[in-house]
Amino acid sequence: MSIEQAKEWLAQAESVAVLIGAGVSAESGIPTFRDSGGLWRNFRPEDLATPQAFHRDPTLVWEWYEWRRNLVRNCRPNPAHEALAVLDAGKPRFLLITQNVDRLEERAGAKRIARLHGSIWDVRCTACSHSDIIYGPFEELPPRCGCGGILRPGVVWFGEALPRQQWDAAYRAATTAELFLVAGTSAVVYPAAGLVAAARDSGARVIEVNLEATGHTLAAHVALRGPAGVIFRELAA
Ligand code: BJW
Ligand code: ZN
Repeated sequence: MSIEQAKEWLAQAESVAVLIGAGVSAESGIPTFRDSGGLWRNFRPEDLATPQAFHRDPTLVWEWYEWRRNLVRNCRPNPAHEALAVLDAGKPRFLLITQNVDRLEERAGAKRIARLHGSIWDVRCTACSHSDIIYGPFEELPPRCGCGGILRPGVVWFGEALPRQQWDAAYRAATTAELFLVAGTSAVVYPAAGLVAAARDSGARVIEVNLEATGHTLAAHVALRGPAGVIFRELAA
């Protein structure tokens, strides 16, 4: 099955859902998690992105997030984000389901987005109910709330529930879409990874875009190999 087939399906579909992961931001200069040269320095995600890790050493976890915040601040959306914004503008029913926390989709102009894993710019207090969006760098780590409590990143760590409304919207879109695109994700983190099988079981045509084969490849009707920026531009052309 070819890119021509994928283009035809995409052009015909009135309802499209797209699940993206770190690979879609890779061409913006943001490292992925699990590729070689990925984000985890000397840590496994399961050891750093957990409430337990934060409880043990909030400064270490914040140093990692502050490093990433600085990196993302200097990055721009790439042609994949731009192509997704064009799809959003052109399809009657559309949802961009993102596992990414960088908000580059929004900066590219996409509007209908479900953020499954939160945002790197959101913070919330671990002691009171205060939450905020803070874009600039922090003066000290860990940053503190007005109440004196330690602030935490507004992202979803392992063992934490996904935001309910975003998840419900994502599941609804996946199980009602005519076409489901999955791009730049390694298919290992649940429940997001389960959306692909849910979409296929509900009758969607599934197209995968990735540099390499993943656990999603067998569920895909078409698997397109290459950088997301290049493939999405071709798909949207
Ligand atoms: C390109 C490219 C280019 C590169 N072009 N492609 C045992 C079995 C099954 C599940 C579990 C289990 N034990 C625990 C669980 C559940 C757990 C889980 O899934 N664990 C597995 C790892 C085993 N999940 C959870 O805990 C979730 N919560 C949950 O289940 O809650 C239950 C609950 C219910 C009620 C109450 C309480 C709890 C939460 C998961 C949260 C994940 N969080 C992170 C961090 C977010 C914040 C942050 O960014 O710091 O999310 S982990 C990290 O992985 C991040 C990502 O969104 C996520 C997915 O990674 P992604 O995007 O797929 O990146 P990579 O690097 O893995 O892959 C990149 C891909 O791109 C590769 O395929 C490349 O080839 C490709 N690529 N360049 C195209 N240019
Ligand atoms: Zn507080």
